[in-house]
Amino acid sequence: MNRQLYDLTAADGTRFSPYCWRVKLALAHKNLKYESIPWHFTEKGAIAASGQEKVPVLQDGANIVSDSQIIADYLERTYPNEESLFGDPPARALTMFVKEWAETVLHPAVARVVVVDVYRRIAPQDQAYFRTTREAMFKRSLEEIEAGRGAALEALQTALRPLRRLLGGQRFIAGESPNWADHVVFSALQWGRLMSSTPLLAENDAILDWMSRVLATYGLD
Ligand SMILES: N[C@@H](CCC(=O)N[C@@H](CS)C(=O)NCC(=O)O)C(=O)O
Repeated sequence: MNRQLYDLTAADGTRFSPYCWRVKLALAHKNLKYESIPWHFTEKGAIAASGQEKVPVLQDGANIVSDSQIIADYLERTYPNEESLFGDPPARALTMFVKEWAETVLHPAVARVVVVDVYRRIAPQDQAYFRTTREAMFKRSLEEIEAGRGAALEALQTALRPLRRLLGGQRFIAGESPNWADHVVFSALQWGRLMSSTPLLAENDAILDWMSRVLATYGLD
């Protein structure tokens, strides 16, 4: 297969990156098969050809594309005969609001809950790098972040209120079927769900049902 996705991995093989999940859902949406290449935080050399140091990196034939949004735009442009990731231009514009909300509100809220869980589950060779970069990002030690985990879990519930209310009345963020808006929000919560040492959502939460519907749409589990 001539399509590879460099995909962040934990020590046990769990692929947990929210940005990589977005691209996996977008590839499924476009009916495109790919090979998932496990990648560790410190394996910068493996993705050097992309000209930057983060995943996802998609190698599609001769094309090397990085950054989840740029990859989504690339897939939309390159595979126009498959189902659209965004819908018409006004729908795409609204989707960009969802992406900004996800990155400025939801990602930080999930990160505050799971960052220490992630630290414990990544490969030993990644841990020192992860600690240094994340402590600089949060301006606090991992131990201080962990002390605030209970409050962070509560704050996450508050951040999720608009999503929970929306999903009480419609099947997907994009309406009757999922698109990039669903992919972006799902992926943030999938990262949390896969890495959190405690459940993020109650068993009867409408958000969990929606996550199952997203996966089922693409035959994933
Ligand atoms: N804006 C980028 C963000 C990608 C990103 O932050 N990826 C993280 C994994 S979730 C990463 O590769 N981090 C490497 C590092 O921190 O060194 C996108 O949308 O793809």
